[in-house]
Amino acid sequence: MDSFRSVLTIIEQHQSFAISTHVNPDGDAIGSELALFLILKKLGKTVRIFNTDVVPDKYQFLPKWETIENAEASVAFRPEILVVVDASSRERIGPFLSKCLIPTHAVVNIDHHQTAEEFGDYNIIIPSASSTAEIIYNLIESANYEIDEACALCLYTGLMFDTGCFRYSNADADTHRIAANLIDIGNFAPDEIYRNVYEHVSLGKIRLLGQTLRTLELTPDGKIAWVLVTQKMFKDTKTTFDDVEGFVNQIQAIESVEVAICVCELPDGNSKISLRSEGSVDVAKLAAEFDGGGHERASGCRINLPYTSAIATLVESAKRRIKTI
Ligand SMILES: [Mn+2]
Repeated sequence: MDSFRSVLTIIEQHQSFAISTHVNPDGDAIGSELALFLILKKLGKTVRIFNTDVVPDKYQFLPKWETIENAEASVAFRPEILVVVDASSRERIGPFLSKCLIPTHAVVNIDHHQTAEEFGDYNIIIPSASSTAEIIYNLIESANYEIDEACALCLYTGLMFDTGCFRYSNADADTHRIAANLIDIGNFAPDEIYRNVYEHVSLGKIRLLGQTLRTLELTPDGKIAWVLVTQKMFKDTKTTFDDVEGFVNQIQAIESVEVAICVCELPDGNSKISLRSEGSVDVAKLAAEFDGGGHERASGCRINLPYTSAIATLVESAKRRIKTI
C-alpha cells in the first residue's frame, strides 16, 4: 500500500519521534502506542509518548506503560515526527497536546475510525481494520521489522480490546489469524490478558452499574433502549466517568434492542453519549448529527443539553433511522 510505503520512508529518514493518542485512552490506543514505541526504539530512534490522560490501572501490565508521559512533559521536546494513533481528529489528543506538540517535519496519522479526519501530513486510515493495532501489525509486517514478545503483547491487547474479545463484527478471519500469530510470538496466555483487562473491576463500578441498570427504559417496540448515569450516582459510588465503559454494551445485549444509548450527565449539566447498534442503524451517522463520531456499530457524542432533553432528542433521531418504525 502506498500510504504504508510513505510512512515507512518517513520512519527510516527521521530520528526523533513523539507518539500520542486520544483522551481517555483504551486498550487499542495504549497497545498501539506502546507497540510503535518498541519498534521505533529497536530501530534506534529517539521516541517519547505523551498522553493527556493517565494509563488506567488495568493496562499497567503492558510492557513499558510507565514510559508514557503527561502532556506538560512535552513542552521542551520538538520531535521531527509526531505519530497520532487511534484518534479520529487532531483535537482528540487533548487541548494542550493538539496545540503544543508540534513536530518540525510531519504529522503521521494512523487510525481506523470511520469518521477519521485526514489531519496528518501522512495518513493511514483503514476503516475496515478491526483496530489501530491491526494496522500497525500490518505496517510492521510490510516492513519486515521484527515483532518481539513485548510488542506482540501490546498489539494483541489492542486487537482484543477493540473487537470486544473477538465478539464484534470487525473481527474477521484476518483479525483472528493476526491474533494467533501474536499469541505464538508473544508467548503469553490470552486468558490472562482477558483477566487483566476485564476482571479488574472496582466494587464502585459494579455498584454504579447496578444503579445505572435501574434507569433502563425502552421504546414500546423494544428496539431502542437507554440508560442514564448522573453525577449523583458517581458521587454515591465514588466512581468517575471512566467507570461507565462497557455499560452501553450490556444494554445492547437485550434481544430486541437495535440501538442502545448510554447518557452520562457531565459536571456542567450537559450530556455525554455512547451509542451501540446491532447493525441495522449506522450509529456513526447518528452521532454525527451531534458532531460526534465513531464506527457504524459503536459511536459517541456530546450534547449540550441536560440529560432529559438529550435522551428525548436522541431517541427521536434513532427512531427516524430505524426504518421499520
Ligand atoms: Mn481503536
